[in-house]
Amino acid sequence: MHLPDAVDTLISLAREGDMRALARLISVVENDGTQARQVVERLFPHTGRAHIVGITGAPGTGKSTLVNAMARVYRQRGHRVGIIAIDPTSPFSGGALLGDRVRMRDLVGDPGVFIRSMATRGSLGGLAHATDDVVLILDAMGYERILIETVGVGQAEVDIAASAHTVIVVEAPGLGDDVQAIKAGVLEIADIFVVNKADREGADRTFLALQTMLGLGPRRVQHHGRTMTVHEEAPAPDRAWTPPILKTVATRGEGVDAVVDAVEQHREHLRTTHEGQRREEIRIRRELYRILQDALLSRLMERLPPSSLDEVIQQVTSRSVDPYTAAQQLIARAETQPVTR
Ligand SMILES: Nc1nc2c(ncn2[C@@H]2O[C@H](COP(=O)(O)OP(=O)(O)OP(=O)(O)O)[C@@H](O)[C@H]2O)c(=O)[nH]1
Ligand SMILES: [Mg+2]
Repeated sequence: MHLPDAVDTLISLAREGDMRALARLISVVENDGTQARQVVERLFPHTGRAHIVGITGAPGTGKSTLVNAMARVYRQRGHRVGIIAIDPTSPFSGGALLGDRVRMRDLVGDPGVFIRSMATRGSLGGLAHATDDVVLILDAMGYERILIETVGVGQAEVDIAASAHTVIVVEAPGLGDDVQAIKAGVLEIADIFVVNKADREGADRTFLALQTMLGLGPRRVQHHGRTMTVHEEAPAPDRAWTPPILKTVATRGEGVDAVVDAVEQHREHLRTTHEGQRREEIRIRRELYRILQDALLSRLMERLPPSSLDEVIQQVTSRSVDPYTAAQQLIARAETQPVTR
């Protein structure tokens, strides 16, 4: 798998619809930085068509179930769907729980759906990096909607969701808190809120809590000792996007059509305002920064004797030099040194 030919073969097979070749291509990209570059170079001209949807929220809110249900709706509407599940606690494939298998039955084997699970640990060059590459591959292979599920707990996961075109934050009643998103800090990044498990006790309260927090809907205030209901002004009309709050029962597919409709409306909103361009620029800036950081760091490392980093770590550990000075010294040393390996 070290010949460029092999990558070319995988690319052509994948483009012909060979799912195993596609899976293999993604593995190659995940495991080998050099080949990742080759693949990205070849495929980049074929990208830019997919709409990327990030689905995030606290553990167990029903994200995977919703993603499955959304994929089904998209299939009915004739779209090809890529699904990326980041570090799933209930995996989508490979050692999947029985429940997941059953749920996925009608999607598995459908060439219009490609599902990939990615572990937080073990991806070379970081999770966000690997995710960008996988999204790019799926985009180039004609998957028109790419659904990325992340558990909104770590910064990396939030970043991934935030870099999507449309971000869905999933809430559910009965998780101890009225609204879990406050904790995870994902409230600001939501374009669409979903209150899933609407069949459960407390769903209405979660819905109202969200409304209140977003400053939508009626608000109760104390005024001269009396409780009054205040109706906020409608948010700015014309071009602004107000995140809708939608209720679903993902296990039964209820309300999922409306979620897909909202995604499509948001997509249209991005296309018809400057917001789409702005988000794309943020995405690309973030990706470029990361590539530059990686490249500059490897260039630095190539110019330093293998032991020098360890030596400096020892010096900092023993407090004989501070980390800023140490870093400056390493840079200075690398700049005066020819490539050593
Ligand atoms: N009652 C009810 N249960 C649901 C609903 N949606 C999902 N569930 C159940 O909730 C549990 C968790 O669902 P998942 O889809 O795995 O949730 P998740 O958010 O992907 O979970 P993690 O990936 O582990 O964070 C499963 O047992 C689902 O069957 C719903 O609308 N109503
Ligand atoms: Mg899940």
